[in-house]
Amino acid sequence: LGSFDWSDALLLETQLTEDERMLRDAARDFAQSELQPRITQAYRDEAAAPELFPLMGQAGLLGCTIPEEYGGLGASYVTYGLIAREVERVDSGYRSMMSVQSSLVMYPIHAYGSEEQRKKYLPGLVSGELIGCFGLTEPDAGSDPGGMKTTARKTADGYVLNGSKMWISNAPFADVFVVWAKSEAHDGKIRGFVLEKGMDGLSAPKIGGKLSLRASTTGEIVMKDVAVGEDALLPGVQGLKGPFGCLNRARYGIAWGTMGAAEFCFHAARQYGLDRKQFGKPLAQTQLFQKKLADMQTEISLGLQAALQVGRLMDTGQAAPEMISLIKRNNCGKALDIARHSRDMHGGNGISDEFHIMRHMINLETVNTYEGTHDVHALILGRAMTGLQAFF
Ligand code: TGC
Ligand code: FAD
Repeated sequence: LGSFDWSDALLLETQLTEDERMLRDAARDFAQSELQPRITQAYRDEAAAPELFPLMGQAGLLGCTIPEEYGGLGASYVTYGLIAREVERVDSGYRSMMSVQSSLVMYPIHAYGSEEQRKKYLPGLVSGELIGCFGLTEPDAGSDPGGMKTTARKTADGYVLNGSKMWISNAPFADVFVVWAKSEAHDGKIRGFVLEKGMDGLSAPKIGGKLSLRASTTGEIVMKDVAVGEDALLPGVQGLKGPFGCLNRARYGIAWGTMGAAEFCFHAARQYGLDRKQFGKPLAQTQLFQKKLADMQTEISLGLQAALQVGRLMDTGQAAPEMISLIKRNNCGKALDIARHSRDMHGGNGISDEFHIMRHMINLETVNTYEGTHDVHALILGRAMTGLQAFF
């Protein structure tokens, strides 16, 4: 029999290729040297950090699955997941900035865009010189994006967009806006459009007062008679499967990312329990403490294995959206539980930002909600199991 590594209980490391380990190590070095030192102050200040995009780009974190001809690395989805895990080990907001850019902006331009659109936008998005955002959610259409009110009206040489989007990551400083609207010229079907900062009638005010994900900037997108040419339309897709195709990638990355945040909270709780003595012995020598650590270790090990399996299936074109719902839902929920327990195990120190646990915990409240809430993913799985939809 082999030996047991408490920090890699099921030997995930042995299941990765050399390339995957190399790119993961580079992402970890970047996250620990560039992101970790900034996060406490950035979170306190709710500071916008557009300057991080070129740094992430240089480090190869943006659009790693995009083919090399457009500036990407042509890497696997497993690699993409490993990068998300390293970034979210530091903060879910930083992972959010990265996954919106990669899965929600570059993916649709690559998968649904024209060759001109790919050449125009992808290299700048990969390098981080351009920042992207993804507008699907509206004030009255969150879990039910099919209820969106944003419209695109056909004109002689293009479209005019009207409507507003809510809770849009990166929007206040974005250069490129992938926006979904009901197009009158296409029987009211949902179509994707690429808008650019500075267009007449387009604005993106910041949403203030967020108590979660404060290191990631969130805004609205307001479109008042925004006129675009035919070349702004993403020609390759229509209907909700357009935005959902992007969400599949981002949700998959979140399943890995949340495990990074959970690992941080688990490792910190273990170390705190070894260092801190009460009643004459380390907290880690109590049964309750060890039970909580065992639960954390178990859920993280299983969650990582599940994410890896879905990643391998994505890389061979066999992953179904329901598999992604299963891991997004499970890993977010388990990470949130782990963060809450770790917060408790740190006692009073657990509420201090110096220990980073409570920040992870409140971030994970958002991650459990966006990209399909915990309960919406249960309904997606429920429909797949029973053939009965229970959304409405
Ligand atoms: P439904 O009838 O189920 O489907 C409509 C059409 O879409 C297709 N489809 C999918 N295609 C690809 N992948 C998927 N996962 C798909 N799910 C559905 C489906 O086949 C159908 O195609 P067609 O050709 O027959 O028309 O649609 P519905 O309206 O009943 O949807 C129900 C539900 C709950 C599944 C869906 O609306 C949902 O997932 N709601 C959650 C919304 C959501 O996730 N929003 C995310 C916004 S973006 C965001 O949060 C970014 S945060 C990023 C960050 O900062 O990291
Ligand atoms: P609602 O849909 O109103 O849901 C409220 C509650 O009702 C939830 O508990 C939900 O599970 C429950 N519920 C809803 N429908 C049902 C049902 N049929 N049965 C049972 N329960 C139900 N969106 C983007 O498009 N782009 C972004 O970049 C983006 N970034 C975000 C960043 C942040 C910080 C946040 C907070 C959100 C972001 N979102 C973004 C929006 C996010 O995807 C939505 O908040 C999410 O999809 C939920 O929609 P909602 O907030 O309208 O909640």
